[in-house]
Amino acid sequence: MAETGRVKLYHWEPNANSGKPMLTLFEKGVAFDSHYLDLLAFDQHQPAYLAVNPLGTIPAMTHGDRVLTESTAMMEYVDDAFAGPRLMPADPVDAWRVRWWMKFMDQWLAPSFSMIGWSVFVGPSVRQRDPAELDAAIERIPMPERRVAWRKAISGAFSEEEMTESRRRVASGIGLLEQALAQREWLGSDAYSLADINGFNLAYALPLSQPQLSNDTLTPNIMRWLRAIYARPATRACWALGRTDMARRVTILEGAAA
Ligand SMILES: N[C@@H](CCC(=O)N[C@@H](CS)C(=O)NCC(=O)O)C(=O)O
Repeated sequence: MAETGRVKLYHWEPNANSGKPMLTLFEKGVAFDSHYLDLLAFDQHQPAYLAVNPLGTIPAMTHGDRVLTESTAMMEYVDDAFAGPRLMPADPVDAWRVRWWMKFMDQWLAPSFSMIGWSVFVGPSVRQRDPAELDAAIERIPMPERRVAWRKAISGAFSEEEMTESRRRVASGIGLLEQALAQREWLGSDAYSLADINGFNLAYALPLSQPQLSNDTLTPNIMRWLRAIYARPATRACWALGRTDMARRVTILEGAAA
């Protein structure tokens, strides 16, 4: 495919959905204009951004006249549209495994990480603000389900049942990751791929957020994998775009294996 026009990426911190296309662009060596949106300031619901992505979610990307959304599909686009190292294996079985992991993470594991994150971080970060201002900010959110998520996070209304299920999925996901990484160096194949980029964005802070489940003793392969990804120049460059303590959590990976 022809490489047309300049890339502009609208993103928050290098983390979760935002970090996926960010890190892919760095791995491919694609120069891009970074447009940072502060999720906690509701920048993603301002008219200027809604003109790019009417759903009001982050990330989004423009490449020339094209507008691209959905973080995993954006990673695949970047891999296909630009020169640079291939991040999807040519072998069909390896490519299937990469897509299997991405589907598993996006559909099953990431929503649970996200619910925990919104409950322990996003909600507490904004709930002390003026209630009338918060209410107005939530009313401006285009997607009804995102309005519900914000209201639940702010009022601490995720049910015990929901949180228990999320914690169960995180523990089970960690087990599956450890098992897979005991069998091969990278998640999807013998080469670094989009599955690793996706997984790192989900799991880089595990030794901080889930120290009882993920550490050098219990999950040595996850720890090896996270440190190997953190050591890559693209990862360092990507995380340097972080502006808050959220991105600085990655430095937990600087310690050598115990
Ligand atoms: N499936 C979408 C999800 C995008 C999404 O929901 N992003 C979150 C941040 S990780 C967001 O924009 N939340 C802001 C909001 O709901 O106001 C993707 O993978 O890009």
